[in-house]
Amino acid sequence: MDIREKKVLVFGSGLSGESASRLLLSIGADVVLYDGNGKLDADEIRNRITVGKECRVEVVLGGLDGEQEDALLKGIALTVMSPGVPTDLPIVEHMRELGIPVWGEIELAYAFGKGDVLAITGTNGKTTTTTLLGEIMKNYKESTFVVGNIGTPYTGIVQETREDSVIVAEVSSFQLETIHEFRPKVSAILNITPDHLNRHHTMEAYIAAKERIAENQTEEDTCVLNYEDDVLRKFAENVKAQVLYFSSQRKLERGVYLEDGNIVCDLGEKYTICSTDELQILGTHNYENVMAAAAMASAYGVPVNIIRDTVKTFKGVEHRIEFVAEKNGVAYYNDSKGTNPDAAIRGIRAMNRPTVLIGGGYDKESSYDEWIEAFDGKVTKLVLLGATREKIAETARKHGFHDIVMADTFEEAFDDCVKYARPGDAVLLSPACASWGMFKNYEERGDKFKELVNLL
Ligand code: UMA
Repeated sequence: MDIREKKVLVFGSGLSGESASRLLLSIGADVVLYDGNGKLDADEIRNRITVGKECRVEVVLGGLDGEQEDALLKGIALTVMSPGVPTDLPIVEHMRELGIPVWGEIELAYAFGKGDVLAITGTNGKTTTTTLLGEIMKNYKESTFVVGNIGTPYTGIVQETREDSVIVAEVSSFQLETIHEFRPKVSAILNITPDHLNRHHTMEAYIAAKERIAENQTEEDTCVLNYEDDVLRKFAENVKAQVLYFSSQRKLERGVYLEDGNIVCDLGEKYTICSTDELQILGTHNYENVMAAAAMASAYGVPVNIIRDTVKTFKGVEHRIEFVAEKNGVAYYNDSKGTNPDAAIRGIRAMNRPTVLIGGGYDKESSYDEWIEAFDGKVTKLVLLGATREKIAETARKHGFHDIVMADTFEEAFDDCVKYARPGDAVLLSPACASWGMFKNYEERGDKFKELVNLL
């Protein structure tokens, strides 16, 4: 689509909207940026979008009546949606009635970018897999970009892309709702479990949005799927691309799987990528993330030695079961992102040694029973702090767990861990609670933990 001198409406003025506006301006489009939040400051938005020259963006803010909506949509040749804006809003329906194409920010980037796209979606594990695949590709190709839901809008790097570039993109179901020609060379769906049902309304609609990642792929492309996910195995029957499975539960005829503690890749020729003991990220869910990234890289033709070297040195995503260091025989893990019991259950499940665990923090009125049950004999000491410490201690005792230490400050909790951990143990910060009240956010809490470890 030639959009020079055409009027393009960008919906949403967050990261995606501002980045899309910059790209559109540089291509020569006239941009109208609309955001439903009337409290935003139009001048500030314009200043952020303009880099060094006069800004040709018209900014419209707040709720609109019928007449204002008609005026906004008049003469619009294309709308670019931010992922967080629902696609079933009446104003979006109105655009469709008027025949205005409705693209997502991802579609805009794809239409104007160059290079091959390797795209990952799934309910859990997207960010870890995207980060790891990004590292593998950076070690293979100089011109690699890691973009999308991970936090860097795809439109922001379009003008730096070349024919030989590789774009590793984390794509959410929100972003996939508004693609049209977006066609990854290699796609992956890691798993699908209920999420974002307030936006998609039904599980079917959520699944359908995720599955669009492979919609435009042909037999020249590859779609990597989790063999252990029933929804995905069924979906594979209708995929036009070559399907490549990964599995943490069984040996596959062709694909990437776990065998005797080794991650094995068999695409006709069988070779071992590494043993899970050589990885620095823990837990079956993480082995699955590694297998998905390895399958995608192999399908793209990356030599096994590059995949092997990268997965072995990959430390995971910051604050998610992140290996910090080994001190005096004790392995320290930062899972500050374990801000609710569900996430913290993944944290403790991932430990393969006796563990001294730091828990507690801000009270979100969660129930801690399942988390305590997930300790499974692994927790040797539970060090508690924050507003929830009494409530967690009470739950723990109810479940017969009594090795509890109370701390008044984060530093004190950390010192207790150092005191109780024996060589061969792990110390895990996975609090099952938000950090508020003691820290600005989970990042600050995780950074503090890492600082204390590194001071040992
Ligand atoms: N807005 C409206 N009308 C609406 C809804 C929102 O005008 O009905 C406006 C808001 O007032 C706001 C703007 O839209 O000013 C926000 O747009 P956005 O929510 O799309 O946010 P961005 O800053 O553009 O961030 C988006 C992704 N956000 C969402 O999908 C909600 C980011 O993913 C992504 O990192 C970023 O683009 C860059 O690609 C975040 C996320 O939470 C991390 N994703 C979800 C998840 O991972 O579970 C899907």
